[in-house]
Parts: sequence; structure tokens; C-alpha cells
Amino acid sequence: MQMTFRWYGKDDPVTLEKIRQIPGVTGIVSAIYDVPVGEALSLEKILELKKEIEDKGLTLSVIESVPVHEDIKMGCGDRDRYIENYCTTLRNLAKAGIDCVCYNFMPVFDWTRSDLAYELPDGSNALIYDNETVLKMNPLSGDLSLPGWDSSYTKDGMRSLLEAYSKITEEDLWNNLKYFLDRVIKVAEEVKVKMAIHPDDPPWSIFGLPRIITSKRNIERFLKLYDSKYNGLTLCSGSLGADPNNDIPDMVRSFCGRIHFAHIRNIKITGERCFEESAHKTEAGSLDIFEIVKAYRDCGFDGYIRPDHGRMIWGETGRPGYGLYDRALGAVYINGIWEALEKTK
Ligand code: CS2
Ligand code: MN
Repeated sequence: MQMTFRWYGKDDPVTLEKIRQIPGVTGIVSAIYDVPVGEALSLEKILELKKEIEDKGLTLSVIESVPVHEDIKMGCGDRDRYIENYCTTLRNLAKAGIDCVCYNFMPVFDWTRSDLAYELPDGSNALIYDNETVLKMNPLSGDLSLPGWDSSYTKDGMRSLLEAYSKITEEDLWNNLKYFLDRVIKVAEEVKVKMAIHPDDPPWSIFGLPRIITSKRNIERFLKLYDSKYNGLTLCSGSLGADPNNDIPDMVRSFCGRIHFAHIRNIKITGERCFEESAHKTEAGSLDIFEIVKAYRDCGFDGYIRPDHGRMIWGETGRPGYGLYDRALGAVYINGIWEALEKTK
């Protein structure tokens, strides 16, 4: 496996110089942020990003994300053109030697939380999800925005998008996903780029929008939509783990050959559809991180791993979930478990 770390590009206060000092981290997960969703990434831009990272002695391992345009998810408008652009992106990534792409198929909103800086008893700040609060949130109010969301919509744009989605059922979303995979995975196979879908976070419907990458059964259905190694997964323990019915070590063992990218983080379930993002260590949350890492190791996992969100600790400020310190501790903790498993096998 290769231990990687997410980097948000030139403006990220967590610089490549800092990342390369984390013991055992050699790969970077990044994206190209100045190309509008739906347009193809040019080879030139990809090579520029790659060079910047390699100049610091690291490798560009995964692109997270190449976002999927809403027309593709809704199955309307210009979807064929956007799918064609997606294929062009995959071809260009392959030319640059990148072999893994993370994406998601969540309508409109990526990860969602009710508070970005909730103070935990030890004084650190974490992202939390409180069901009551989210049920009261109105995405049309215009004053609501989370770092994982696309902020390019105007209030009216958002209103018409949500209206259009109100006619889309879960089954429609499955059909639109299959339409996308049938066209994109063929190209992924050809150029040998592994596509790795990220599960929905949280793994249930929010704001009345359909969500489908939520459970073992649904992931089995997803993998069968296009049965190819190139139609794979980003298995995010913290996203799926928010539903206590999801047994993450079991999912790792069941889907291992199709998992190309592992997001490993812990969460503490505090009630029905309520959770706090905790430190990575097993005892800090509801997920057994040791068992999760052991499942990967037992399966001979040779893909990419990254610690996922971290808390804000030691007075750090910045992008919620993506500070340096707690994620670095997470990477080193996972590396420690991996080394111990390797040496005691
Ligand atoms: C990430 C997601 O920050 C996060 O929770 O795991 O935003 C992820 O990058 C996307 O869902 C992948 O497309
Ligand atoms: Mn994740």
C-alpha cells in the first residue's frame, strides 16, 4: 500500500514541504481546482500539478476528485458531452501516468455536517452531524455552505437544480449511474485508470435528495452495474461507518479486489443519525480502526490509503477537517498498525 495525504494545491496552508515531513507519507492526493465541473482536464494542467509535487520529492497518486456534472447525475441536458469530456480527462491522466480517480455520485451536495467546529471535551474542534439540526437546515436560504459543496451556484441556480431533482428517484439515479459507467469504464479499462467511487456522506438521503452508495447491498449492486476491476471503490470508513449497520472490516474483506483507495478515519456515533468526527485511534470512536487496517493487510491490499478528516488540534485553524496535525497523527497511527501487522504475521 502507499500512504498518501490530501493536498488542496498552492493555496493550501498545509504545504508539500510540511506533508513530506510526515513519516511514511509518500503520495499526494489532489485535484485541479480551476477547471469548471464538466470540462476536461488538459494534459498540460495535469503535468504542471504533477511536476510541482514531484519537485518536492512526492508522487501524485490519486486525483480526488474528478467531479461528475449534475446533468450526468440527472440524466438530462448535456450529459453526453460531459461524459465525453470525462473520458478525455481519463485519457489525459493516463498519459501523465496517473492510475486512480476518486469521484462521487451524490446529487448536489458532497459531505454534509451540522457544525464544522464543535468543541470536544479535550478542547479540540471537530466536524459533527446532528440529525435534528440538519433537518432544520434549508439549502435554499443561501447562507448555508460547507467546504465540500460546490459554491458556484446562485440562489436561483440552486432552487432550479433542487426542483429538477425533486422528480428524480433512487432508481433514476441508478440508471443514470449505469449510463455513465457504461461509457466511462470502457475508456478507463482501455487506458488503465482505476475509477474509485466515494460513498455518500452521510450514507442516507438529505434534503429529500436520493443517495445510493450507502450500504453493502447497494455497493454490491454498484459493482455489478459494470463488472470490471476498473469500476472500483474508494472505501471511506467514516462515511459508511456513520450507519451502524455497515460493518467496515467485512466490507473491506468482501470488496477488496475492487477497492483502489482507502479513506481511513474514525467517527463516534452519538445517537440516531448523529455523530462526531473523532481522532483516528480506535478507542476514540465507534469504529475499530485496527480491525479495518488488519482487513486491508490480510487481503494484501496494494492500493492507496489516506487518513481522512482530522480534528483541529493545538490551536490550528484553516480548512475544516483538513488541518495538518490530526491527519498526520492519523497517517502515522495507520502506518504503525501496518508495520506491526507486517512484522508479526
Ligand atoms: C472527501 C469527499 O472531504 C471528504 O469527505 O472524502 O469530499 C470526497 O473528496 C468526495 O466525496 C469524492 O468525490
Ligand atoms: Mn472520505
